[in-house]
Amino acid sequence: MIRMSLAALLTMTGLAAAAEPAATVRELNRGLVAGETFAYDPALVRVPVGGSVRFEPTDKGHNVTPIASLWPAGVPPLNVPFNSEATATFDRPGVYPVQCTPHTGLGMVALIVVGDADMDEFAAKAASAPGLTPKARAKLGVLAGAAGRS
Ligand SMILES: [Cu+2]
Repeated sequence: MIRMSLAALLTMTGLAAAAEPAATVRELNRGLVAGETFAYDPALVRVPVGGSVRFEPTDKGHNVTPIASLWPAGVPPLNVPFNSEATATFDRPGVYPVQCTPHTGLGMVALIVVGDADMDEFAAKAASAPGLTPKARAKLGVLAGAAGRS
C-alpha cells in the first residue's frame, strides 16, 4: 500500500517507479568506513540515462531529499519519506546530490551520477554552495573526486 502510493507520488513528480532498479542504496545507522555513522551505502551511484535507483530503509530514521543548492535546474525534487522504500528513475544526465534531513550534518549525503557528467564542475559548485554543513560539503567533495576517477 505504501509502496503503491509512493510510486504514484514519484510518477507525479516526474520520477517514475521502475521494475528493474539499476542500483540499490541502503540507509544505514552505521557506515561501512570505521567510525562513520549514518550513511547511505553506496554513497556514490552511477546509472545510465533512464536508469533507476532503489532506496531501501535498511535502518529506520532516515529519508532522502535533494540538496537544493546543487540539484539540477528544472528537475523535480526527489523526496523519499522516512522509513520508506522507493525507486526513482533519472531521465536527464547530471549529478543529483541527496541528503538525509536529520543527518546531513553528520555527512549523510550521496551522489547519483546519471550518464556523462562534469564532475570537476560539480566539485567546484559543491565547494561554495550555500547551506551545506562542513561534513556534507567534505563528503560531496570526496564523492565527486571518486566519480571523476571512475
Ligand atoms: Cu539519516
